[in-house]
Amino acid sequence: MTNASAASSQTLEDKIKAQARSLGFDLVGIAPAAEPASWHYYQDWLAQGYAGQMHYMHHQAPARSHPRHVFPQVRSIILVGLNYKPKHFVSQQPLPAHVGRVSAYAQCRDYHRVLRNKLKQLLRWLQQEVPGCQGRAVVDSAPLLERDFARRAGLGWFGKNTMLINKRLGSFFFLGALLVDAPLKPDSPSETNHCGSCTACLDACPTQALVAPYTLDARRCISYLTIELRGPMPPEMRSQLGDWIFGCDICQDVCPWNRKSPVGQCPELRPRPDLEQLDLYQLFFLSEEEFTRKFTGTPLMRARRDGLLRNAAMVLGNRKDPSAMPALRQGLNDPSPIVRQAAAWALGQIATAEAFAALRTHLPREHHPDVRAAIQDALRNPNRPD
Ligand code: B12
Ligand code: SF4
Ligand code: SF4
Repeated sequence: MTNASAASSQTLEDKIKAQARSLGFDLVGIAPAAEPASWHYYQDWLAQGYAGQMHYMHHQAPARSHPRHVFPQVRSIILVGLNYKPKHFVSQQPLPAHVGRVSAYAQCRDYHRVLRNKLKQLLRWLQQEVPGCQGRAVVDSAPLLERDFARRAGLGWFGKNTMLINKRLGSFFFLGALLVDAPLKPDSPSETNHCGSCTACLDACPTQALVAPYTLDARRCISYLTIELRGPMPPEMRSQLGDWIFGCDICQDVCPWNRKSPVGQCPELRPRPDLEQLDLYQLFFLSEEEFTRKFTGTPLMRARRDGLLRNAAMVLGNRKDPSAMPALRQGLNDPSPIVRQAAAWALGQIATAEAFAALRTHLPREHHPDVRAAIQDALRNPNRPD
């Protein structure tokens, strides 16, 4: 067959996949626009209260029952995956005392923008191939059960850690979807689960958030606690956060399918050195403007300033390193009561005479009842050296 006749015998679906790959996507498949097969799992999950404070998961539940609620004319869904596998697993990196662990996905530009831009380019190309074709690009930005449709499109299976896993790429890939009104031939779904008898992710999760295979209680997950949770950190979870300041990769880092998978090559997702080695001490001294300048366009903005500083104080409290004193003293004077409360807890964990003196000095000036209570709790520490 000549090149010309080979090209002309290509189906539209083949051309879409070739175009998606030329835009840099590592995985691409097509799913029909139907009710998601795992819809009932999702409803059970909500009923158990596993979504915690992510109220949008409840509000948007009816919309997740069918992709037509996201794009009324939808007839097919093109699912894409973009590899971001890091060179080194974040959970296994030795870190200096002032550096916190940022999960691999968050060490670069916000993936939502990167994927959405590429999906929009794919749509523009498709509109030239199929004049009049309409579509909508979605990356977490609409109520769509992305992992369900990705499995349906043949991109991978649901792992026991709840991640979608692909035999070649493992699980370090982002998902995106292009909902289109063109009727396309769907791919075969991934029917086989390759977890077998492995339980590495369930065994390694430091907070027992994977309450059963395939089921995550977000309220216990470090990723949820450090990214989505607003307000103070629940006391029983604080010491379990370890040194994660944003997100958590443990249940992916231990997965055998991530051992030999290729490292991500997307230039837009290259890690930023200052996020790979996030300086926790410096965070407390950044002005609001400096904070915004540093983190705009990165996933870390989602935690907001008070969330990120709260998390930083948790990590410093867990490390119990007195060299964090200047940063935590600054935290105790922060405008946000969430940050002051977290700094008070961390000083109580450091538990040196200097740490208790800082708490005692601050107490008479503190007017917020929750922060006062946190200081009083910290001062009641039985290990107080006086
Ligand atoms: C809410 C959310 C979270 C929450 C809740 C996570 C969760 N497991 O539910 C929190 C904040 C904890 C979170 C954390 C993370 N997230 Co998140 N998250 C989402 C979001 C917005 C919705 C997920 C959702 O619907 N959860 C509800 C539960 C019920 O659904 P599910 O876990 O996907 O489970 C489905 C199946 O497993 C199946 N199912 C459920 N139970 C059972 C039982 C059996 C027996 C079977 C067979 C199937 C089955 O049905 C479910 C519904 O389809 C999606 C984007 C999207 N719009 O889909 C990203 C998404 C899932 N997250 C993603 C990422 C990268 C992460 C983190 C790795 C980030 C990090 N490093 O911190 C962690 C991973 C933690 C983990 N182990 O899941 C990626 C995952 C890519 C992939 N390869 O799977 C997504 C797809 C975003 C994206 N566009 O790329 N996330
Ligand atoms: S992301 Fe971390 S805390 Fe959440 S389930 Fe995985 S290992 Fe557990
Ligand atoms: S660690 Fe094991 S059980 Fe968990 S997702 Fe990976 S293969 Fe499945």
